[in-house]
Amino acid sequence: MDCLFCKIINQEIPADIVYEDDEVLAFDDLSPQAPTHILIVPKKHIATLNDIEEDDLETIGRLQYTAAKLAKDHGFAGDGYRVVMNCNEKGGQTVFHLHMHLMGGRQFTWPAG
Ligand code: DGP
Repeated sequence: MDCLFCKIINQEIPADIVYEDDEVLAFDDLSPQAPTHILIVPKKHIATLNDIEEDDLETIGRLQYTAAKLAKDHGFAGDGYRVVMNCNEKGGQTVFHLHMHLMGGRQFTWPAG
């Protein structure tokens, strides 16, 4: 399957990995939008939020749990941070392997652009 994030998971292309367990992988975003910008992905290929199935719910919870853990590890959990999942074209998704953006270390505004 020609999926960029599957290739990172399978170590076919390099990434700066910051966390790994049996279900998820987290690595630095190549194009950071904040002082810390980490992508957290399920190891199972799921293309978009629309493709999550009931069997995936534990893994999806683990993405969120990992985001909070990494925010604590990086020291910005108390100050605050942003977690984003983009879905399809109008949501701004460009890589079609489900991923959670964890961004911290600056002030975020609302509404998002
Ligand atoms: P999205 O627009 O939500 O699909 O986010 C995709 C993110 O993936 C974007 O912030 C840039 C990042 N990205 C794209 N290619 C690579 C890559 O080869 N390596 C890493 N680490 N990140 C990438």
